[in-house]
Amino acid sequence: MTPALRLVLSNFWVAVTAFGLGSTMAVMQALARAGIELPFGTASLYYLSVTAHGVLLALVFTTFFIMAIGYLVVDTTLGRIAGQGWAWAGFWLAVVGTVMTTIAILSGTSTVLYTFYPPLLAHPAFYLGATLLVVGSWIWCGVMIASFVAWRRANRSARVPLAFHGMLTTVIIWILATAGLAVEVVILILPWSVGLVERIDPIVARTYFWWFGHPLTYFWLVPAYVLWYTVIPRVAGGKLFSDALTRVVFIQFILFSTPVGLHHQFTDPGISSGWKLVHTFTTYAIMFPSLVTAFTVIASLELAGRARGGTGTFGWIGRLPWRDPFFASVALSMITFALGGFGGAINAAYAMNAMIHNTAWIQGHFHLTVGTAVALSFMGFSYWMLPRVTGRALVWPRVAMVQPYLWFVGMQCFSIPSHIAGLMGMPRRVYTGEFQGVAAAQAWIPLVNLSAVGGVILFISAMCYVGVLLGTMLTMERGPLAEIEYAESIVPPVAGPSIWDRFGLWTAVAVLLIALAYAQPLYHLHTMARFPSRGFSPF
Ligand code: HAS
Ligand code: CU
Repeated sequence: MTPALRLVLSNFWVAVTAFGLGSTMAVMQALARAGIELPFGTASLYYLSVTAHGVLLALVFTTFFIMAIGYLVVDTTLGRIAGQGWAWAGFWLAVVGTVMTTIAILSGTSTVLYTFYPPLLAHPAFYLGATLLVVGSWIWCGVMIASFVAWRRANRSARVPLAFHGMLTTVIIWILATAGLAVEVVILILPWSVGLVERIDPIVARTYFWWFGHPLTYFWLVPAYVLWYTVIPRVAGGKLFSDALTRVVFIQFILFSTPVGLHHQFTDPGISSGWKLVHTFTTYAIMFPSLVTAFTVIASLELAGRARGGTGTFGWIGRLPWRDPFFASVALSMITFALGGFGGAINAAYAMNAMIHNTAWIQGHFHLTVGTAVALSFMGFSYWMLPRVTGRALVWPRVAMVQPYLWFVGMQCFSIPSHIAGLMGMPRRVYTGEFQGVAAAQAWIPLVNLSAVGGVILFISAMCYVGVLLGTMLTMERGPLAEIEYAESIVPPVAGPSIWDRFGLWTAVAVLLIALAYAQPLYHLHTMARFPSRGFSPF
């Protein structure tokens, strides 16, 4: 195995391990909430588990998986990962950070959920570990950029390969996003958590958190889009509808991912409704590239279905390779994301947000988006990638074939009832659906029970996924490596770099947009009457 592929696989296996642990936590939570007697039925263990679940899945699984995709894409499109020593240093730093944070959570000293809002206070090791994970990912960003610079020097007049274009977009989104996180954690939280400062301002901290927290969701989504655009059309037997349009989509994510964070703070005081409205407009702007994606990727699939002999208005759909686990994962992710994106449009509207904010609707929303559109695409990609980078065929192809469907069914059973319960007023992040028998809660109990059934189906699906990967590594013989190839575009890309390949320019525009969207609200928050708080650890 080449050193580059070893790097890919190391990141990949950390991601899969985090996924296995996080999924196990999840099924316990779903059952506990439905009132089934488990040791997890205490508040302290329940919230410990939710914290571990959120951190391990939303932050650790995604980050390591995305780093793996990034290295694979560099290796297969640019030809060389520059500074592999650095890449390993970043990997180990991120692993050490992850272990620190996980131990801090499991020890019961850091039950602060994945959003770690102050004044909830965790053990300093929780924040330090998270910082090391992020610093490790910054080194990954540095290696990705250095590889690009080296490639550009040798290929002055070439177009940026499309898959790498998307991954460089991911890198830039991540750097812009984590700037806000760095301010929150390094300047505000760390000194407070070690006791150097007694009080912290929750609203200021939350505002920096959501500077980071929204683009975080596109840091997850754009790599999934890279797979949808640059790999899936080929897997389906067709071509990409438009290379140029794909580049425009990626650049729009650089521009609009960050200046939207206040849509998580519509109900927070201290921020004027005018600025909330500005962030509503930019949020609707960031829906646009996803709508273009719906159009472009479906057009690519239609071409594939017709190339496979499909006719009529919908006849092409049945001709698509629904038995291929990677294709099925992405197609089911897309169907799910159509629902999740629709919910997002509701969240983003100031008035409708008041109806669903902090209710079970939100957990429904993000399990459709990050929990399916992203996670299921990554699972499907694993089935495609592992044989190609190890030379081992999948051990139980039928299990791999069924797994995405199980995930899809389980997730609809979990998320749709969560949306409805949220509309009925059920709060998010509660450890029992019954509320100690409060009458109003009776109405949503059947929905909570249905989501528990969804949780069990999801768990079975997750274990099938981990089982197929482990079984493949442990029992299958190595064979020759198959080529990793990307989809071609129907219209070949114009020769030479275009305006959409000018990453420096677009990053500068993005920085300007962030300054416009955040300078005044932050200035106001820092200068108005402040109400800082001591830290609290409920358990
Ligand atoms: Fe969201 C809250 C708004 C997308 C994740 N979001 C969250 C939270 C998470 C999250 C984790 O405005 C909770 C945070 C917390 O813990 O408090 N979200 C949006 C909007 C979009 C959106 C406007 N979210 C995502 C994505 C996520 C994600 C992507 C993760 C990856 N979200 C919000 C808002 C809140 C929020 C508010 C705060 C709520 C509150 O009050 O707390 C948009 O980007 C969505 C655009 C998507 C589309 C869909 C395009 C459809 C496609 C597929 C089409 C395929 C079809 C069928 C039709 C417009 C691309 C295919 C057919 C075949 C044959 C295959
Ligand atoms: Cu958001």
